[in-house]
Amino acid sequence: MTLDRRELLRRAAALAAGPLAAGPLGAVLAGCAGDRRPATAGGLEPSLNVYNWSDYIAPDTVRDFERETGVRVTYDTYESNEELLAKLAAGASGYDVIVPTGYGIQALLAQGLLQPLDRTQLPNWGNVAPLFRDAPYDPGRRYSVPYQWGVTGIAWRRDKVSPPPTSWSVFLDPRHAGRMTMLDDGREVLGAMLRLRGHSYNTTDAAELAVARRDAVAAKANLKAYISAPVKGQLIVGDVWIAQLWSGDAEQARTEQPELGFAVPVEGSLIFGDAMAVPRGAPHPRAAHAFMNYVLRPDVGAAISLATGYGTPNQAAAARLPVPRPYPDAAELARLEYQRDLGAATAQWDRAWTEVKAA
Ligand code: N2P
Repeated sequence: MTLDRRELLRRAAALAAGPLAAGPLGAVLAGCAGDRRPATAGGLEPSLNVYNWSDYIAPDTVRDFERETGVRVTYDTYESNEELLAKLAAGASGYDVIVPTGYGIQALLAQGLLQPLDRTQLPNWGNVAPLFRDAPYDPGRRYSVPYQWGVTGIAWRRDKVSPPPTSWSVFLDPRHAGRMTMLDDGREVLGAMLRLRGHSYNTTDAAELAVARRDAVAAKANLKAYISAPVKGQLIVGDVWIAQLWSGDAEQARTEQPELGFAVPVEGSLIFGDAMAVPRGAPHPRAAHAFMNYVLRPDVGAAISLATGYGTPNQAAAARLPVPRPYPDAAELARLEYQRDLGAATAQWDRAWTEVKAA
């Protein structure tokens, strides 16, 4: 079933304004259907600083949280894990809630930059699907709350490109030069070139990485730009025909441009789970927990997934979605890879990406 954007937004609004929405009635009903409010000793701080990926939340999420709690939210966005990690590594960022990809959580933990969470302040934790209650990058989920998941693939304009692109090699083909973009993200671009040659998104092999860098430079000659979520507008109007893109962002664009296709290349691709976490030294930790608990509400989680096009790790939210987005099965997972923190090899990757950008 294809829903147009207006219908999606109508449904998102209906979910957001459901019986569990803000107000006394919502508070009374809250405990009955997957929403529990924490008893926060000392109350919430008056403000909260959230730092999230762009286009990764529903239009009403922040406003409704503010109305319900009285907490004022400052909401900033980033386009890549590396942008987020650099900001946190530079020192006290002032952020209370961040949403890295799993490998980013792993990297931040290795640097001691996250604080453990207090589950007593997350009574909606029980809504998380069993599959997501633990994670290799954060054993026991002591530091993170799963937010959304998705895959990287190729979005393309069906009306402009034929046959449909099925391989990462499309970016090396000059036929559509100037009409193609790749993500502004070194792990994604070099990773796709690694998979093209049958290697891993997590390689630390210098020779494999050197070939990926060479391929990425060759592909660059055919690209209009390195651009991530903001490419949606160009796909919709037709300035870009083929884009390396994340599944949910492609889905968002498809609600405005029905000619948009999306596929996982035959060589395989990347699957990611992004999760909320609280930086060490965050100024408003109780409000941060209240926000994460709010996101874990079935209605709020469903509205986010509906607006962003990504999968939800929240089983109570999934049950409310008009179009369920099932987690990949074993056959699909066999072609998909999760990223890991590359530790000392990160510098090698950063160098390779800097060289690609400068080429
Ligand atoms: C949001 C994209 C976030 C997914 N626009 C990348 N992990």
